[in-house]
Amino acid sequence: SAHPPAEPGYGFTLTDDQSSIQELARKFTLEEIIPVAAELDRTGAYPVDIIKKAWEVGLVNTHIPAEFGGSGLGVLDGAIVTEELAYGCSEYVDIMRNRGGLNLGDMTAVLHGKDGVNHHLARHTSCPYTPFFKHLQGIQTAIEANGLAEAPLIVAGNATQNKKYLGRMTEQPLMAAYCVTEPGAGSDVAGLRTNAVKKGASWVINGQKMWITNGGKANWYFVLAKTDAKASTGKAFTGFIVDADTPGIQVGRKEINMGQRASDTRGITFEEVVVPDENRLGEVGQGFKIAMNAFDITRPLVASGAVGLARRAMEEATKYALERKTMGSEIFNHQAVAFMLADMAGIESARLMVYRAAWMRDQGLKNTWFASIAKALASEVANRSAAEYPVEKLMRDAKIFQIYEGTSQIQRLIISRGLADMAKS
Ligand code: CS8
Ligand code: FAD
Repeated sequence: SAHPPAEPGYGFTLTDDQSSIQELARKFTLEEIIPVAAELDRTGAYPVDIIKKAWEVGLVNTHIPAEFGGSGLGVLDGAIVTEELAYGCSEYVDIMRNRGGLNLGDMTAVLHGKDGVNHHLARHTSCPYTPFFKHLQGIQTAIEANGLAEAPLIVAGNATQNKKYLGRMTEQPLMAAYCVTEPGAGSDVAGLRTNAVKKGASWVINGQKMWITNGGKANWYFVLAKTDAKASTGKAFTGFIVDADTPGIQVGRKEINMGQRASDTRGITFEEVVVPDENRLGEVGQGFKIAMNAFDITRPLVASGAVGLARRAMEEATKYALERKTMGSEIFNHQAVAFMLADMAGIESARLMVYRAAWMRDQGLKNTWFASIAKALASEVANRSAAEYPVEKLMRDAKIFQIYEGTSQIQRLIISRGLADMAKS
């Protein structure tokens, strides 16, 4: 396996493979995302070409095991990639300055956009990198949402299902979606009302899902449905893989979100949707646990996206504070400002929690508690850092990290329940 059992002791050095994929993600961000991001920002289109290219170089579906055609990377490897994609925008500036990536003409064209305004000089009121960043966040979310849809299969899919549905993702640049939330139930997954009834060798699904990322782009869906109204939560639900072209599926309009607007979020209605029993994931009644177990893989990754955003805000804010002058000095020299920057360095602790939660999962250890700590902490750090960087766009993008994959309150619910369990044991 790529992840041998842990040696005792702490270490903070990436492996050669991890350094390589980190470098690949940075290079990809510079070469493939940034040059087209301004155009995408104008059109507001789903960044399908970028996702295709990311897929070609192996930055999408990183966790699909090698036996199904994937690269079989670990959660920690995935976290390293995610942070880079979410960081994006600043990397552009650094590479421009330090490595001479693009020439001045390219840089100017990208920075100025169509209106010819030098937003770079006006960064305190309008971030020049906002267009790039907006799409980086959208792209990162679209890519992560694929990983989230695949996670239940990685957790519970049989070889036939995984070969068919995960294998497909490695053969073509397709998208998938994870359908759990409903209009009436988000945090309270046990309160879902979508149901599946067995009829012969098939299941018939009826219900409505809401806020589904990649909802309009997916080739297939993971769908969580109630199969036993009387059973306890842990036995009441079953997970299904549903082909997106199955009759009875209606995809709603693209929601216009506050941030990360390039990602595709929709409601999806399932009306008498017939799914063969062979597409049932795991045992009947195991769906809730499969859906939760998927979060053990993906919450550290969402947290890593928040770290990338926070890192970018911290670095941009520091550069700005070193340039902007008031009262005869760079504002960095006003300690009140410098201390705000110092507080942003809290991203270091957030990243350590991300790495720990991801590493535990890679080691086969139960990481639910740590994944919730990582997500609660990283999303808070991202929002604090974004708030202190004077660009409202970044703040809008940051907010969602406190909502999707479980709100910050839900992470605290999981963390506090864990504390009670530990106190009782
Ligand atoms: O309902 C749970 C919860 O986590 N709620 C939050 C929901 C959430 O996170 N939704 C996110 C939707 S997806 C999304 O937003 C995608 S965003 C786009 C992509 C991102 C790209 C960047 C809860 C509140 C924590 C728990 O609810 P309860 O109803 O209290 O259930 P429990 O009693 O805790 O558990 C019932 C049984 O399930 C077992 N369980 C719980 N957690 C786990 C894990 N692994 C395995 N099994 C689990 N993690 C638990 O042990 C119970 O089993 P029993 O046998 O019944 O005792
Ligand atoms: P509610 O559950 O109604 O919560 C409302 C408020 O009450 C929140 O502040 C919450 O923290 C708080 N609250 C609720 N219960 C408790 C409690 N017990 N203790 C303390 N506070 C509580 N879902 C998917 O299945 N797939 C996706 O791909 C997906 N993508 C998304 C993309 C976007 C852009 C958004 C906005 C959401 C997405 N979601 C997705 C849904 C997301 O996971 C839910 O919005 C989230 O879990 C919260 O659920 P809710 O919106 O129903 O809020």
